[in-house]
Amino acid sequence: MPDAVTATKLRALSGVQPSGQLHLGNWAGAIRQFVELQDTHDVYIFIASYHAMTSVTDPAELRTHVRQVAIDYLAFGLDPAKAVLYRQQDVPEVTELAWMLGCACPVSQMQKAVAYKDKVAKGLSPNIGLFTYPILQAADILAVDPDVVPVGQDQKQNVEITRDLAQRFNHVYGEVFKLPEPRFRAHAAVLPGLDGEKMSKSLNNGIDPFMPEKQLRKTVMRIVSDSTPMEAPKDPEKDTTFQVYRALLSDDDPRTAALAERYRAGNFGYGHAKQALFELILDVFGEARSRREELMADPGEVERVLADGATRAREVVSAVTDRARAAVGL
Ligand code: AQP
Repeated sequence: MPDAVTATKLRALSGVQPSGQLHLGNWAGAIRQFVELQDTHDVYIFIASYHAMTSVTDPAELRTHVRQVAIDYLAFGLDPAKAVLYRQQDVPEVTELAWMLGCACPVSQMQKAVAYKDKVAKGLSPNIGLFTYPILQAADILAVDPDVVPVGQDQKQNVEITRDLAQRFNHVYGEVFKLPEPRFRAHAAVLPGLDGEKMSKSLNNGIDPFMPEKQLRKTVMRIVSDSTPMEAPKDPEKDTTFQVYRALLSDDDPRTAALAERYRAGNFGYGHAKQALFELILDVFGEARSRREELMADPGEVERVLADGATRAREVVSAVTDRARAAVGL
């Protein structure tokens, strides 16, 4: 049961798919918020393993990614004493809720979902899991009665779908689900990757801040830039390296303005900017990198954290599921 202090806190829920190695976009858009919120909110963070099944079909690969996301959450600073961390598959009531919500969801709403439309536009034939994943995501969220859902800007539509499904369900069955608000970091745009497209695990255009130093530097140097000569002044806003650099700092950090000034002054090449970004990554994630090494060496501890998280999450989710079952007549 929550104690008096916990009960007065707002609740936050979010998760990341274990569909590949996490990158700076996942951190800047989502994980950074998780870590900030754990001091002020009642935080539930899960590993979206069922969602990853829509793209990862190799069992060993999925297992590895699930474990790695858990380790990386902890390395980035999530504290299991403050936040509840769990694997989606350890709380099966969520999939039951997804079924109930699916019965309240018009097919046309899923046809409008961006991830599905993108895959179709690329000529791929998406599976039903991908087609209906916003429903499972709605269940993930509504299952813990959160007030806020900290996510990157690209998830805006999915949180809107969640709110819409909750409203449709409540309209038919009474007030079962609480309507959460999305939470975006101020000024945090969708972070571009090495090729200038949205940084994505599946596009192989991400920067993993845990890479060995040499590989990390090589990766940062691969960021695509234009052909403006070294001597010429440059517009930082048009450059991916600058956008990534800025996303790693707080809004008022003077290092961002100082770097922008160097771009505008000229005699500053993209290679210099990339070197500055490489050094910044090592600086910002130095502690996380060492913590990750320790966690990699202690799989038992990670497993204990996840088992405890599953028990704590299940208590909350079971209560919501019972409420939904009673409302629908089961
Ligand atoms: N480039 C990004 N900029 C800002 N935020 C981002 N997020 C992802 N990419 C960026 C945020 O990270 C959280 C977890 O995302 P996810 O794993 O559930 O799905 P995603 O948005 O589809 O992430 P990826 O990396 O692009 O994965 P794949 O390639 O597997 O689809 C979300 O809060 C998201 O906003």
